[in-house]
Amino acid sequence: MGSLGCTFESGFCNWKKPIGATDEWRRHSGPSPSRLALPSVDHTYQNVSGYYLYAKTSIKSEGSSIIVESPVFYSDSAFCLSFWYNGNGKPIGPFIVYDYFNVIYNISGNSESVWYPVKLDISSGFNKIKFVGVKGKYSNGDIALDDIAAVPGRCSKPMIVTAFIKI
Ligand SMILES: [Ca+2]
Repeated sequence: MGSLGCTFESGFCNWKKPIGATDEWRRHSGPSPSRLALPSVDHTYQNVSGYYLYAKTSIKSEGSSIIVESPVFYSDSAFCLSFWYNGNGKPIGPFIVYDYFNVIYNISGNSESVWYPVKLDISSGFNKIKFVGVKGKYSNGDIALDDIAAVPGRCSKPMIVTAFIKI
């Protein structure tokens, strides 16, 4: 499970787009390009030199998905998967986390460019984590992700944010 961890400062670690996917999560640092609604800083360093991943969910093809996923891996203990989420701009399509085909997290809305922590309890055994940004119908809303980590045992705090209602 340790192989899940990534700050995205020097690459994608073990996270990849699915074979054959036409769209992908991208690494970015620095100010948001004008056509996008990205965070102004990453989470790791909280500055413009830090990198994060983003899914450009704002542009056309409403309902289609942009996916980054882990390899299949085996964990002999339950573990806590954590990451930081940032959704910015007009109402954006949902951001969904899967373990294989099971939805383990689903959030929609605008976090107003604030990084929010998410912690998810994952069972032991074979797992495959997938982060999915779903494209919305507006032209200015994107999803960002940073600082993925996985540690054995239960998450120390329950994950409480499931929706952003301010739009
Ligand atoms: Ca980072």
